[in-house]
Amino acid sequence: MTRRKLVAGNWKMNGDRAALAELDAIAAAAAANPAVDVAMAVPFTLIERAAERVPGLMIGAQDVHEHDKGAHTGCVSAAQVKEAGARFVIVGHSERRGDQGETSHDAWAKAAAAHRQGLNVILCCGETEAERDAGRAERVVQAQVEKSLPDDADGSWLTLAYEPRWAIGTGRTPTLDEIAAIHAIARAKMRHMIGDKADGVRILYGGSVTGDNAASILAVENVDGALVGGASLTAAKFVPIIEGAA
Ligand code: G2H
Repeated sequence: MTRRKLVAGNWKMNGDRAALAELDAIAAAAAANPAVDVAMAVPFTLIERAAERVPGLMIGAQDVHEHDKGAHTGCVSAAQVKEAGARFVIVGHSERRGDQGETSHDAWAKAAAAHRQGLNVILCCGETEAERDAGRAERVVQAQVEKSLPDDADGSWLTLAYEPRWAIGTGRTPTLDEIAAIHAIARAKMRHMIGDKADGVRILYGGSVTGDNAASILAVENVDGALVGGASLTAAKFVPIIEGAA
């Protein structure tokens, strides 16, 4: 099955109003490469301005609460990010797993909450370095997918992202064969869970993607795009990744 490539940026806790100017050239590159879907997850505070500034670009959030509303001080709901202009949300990112102790079950609940509001979801998984060194990378990813993939998932709203934790922001990446192996395992696990619908679900690779390595990573079987952190902060670094996916 042919799946459109998706290049999604993740500004993490970076960026301010001035940085939104970077989105102009990124939106222009997205328009110039219509075969590629382009998205950008910005901090909550920038969602509304980003969505207004570049309506052609899919703007998203980096997290949402699993409940629709209520007494959850400091949290933000899916309905709230949607009202601000978000069209997708990242859930289960390893930095939330590591910093906030989130689990695969939390990611599942957040994905469901986002879907209830009609948001698209990028659901993250990935092993630690210790887990890879112990030969457990495939089993860890299988278990994360099993616990976090909603039963009603399909490619119309859900994208999986494989992000080995040890590759995030480190400049290190797995070999292309290692990426292919995990993506194949993740695809097989999804098929086991949701049947043929799994074939429509895009699987992104994330972790130290740059303009230099994007084209080779994106050519790997079952790699349907990239989730990009550091290199998404400027158009100069992000546009070559969009072009590498085209
Ligand atoms: C992985 C990735 C973006 P970076 O977290 O989600 O970050 O590209 O900086 O490794």
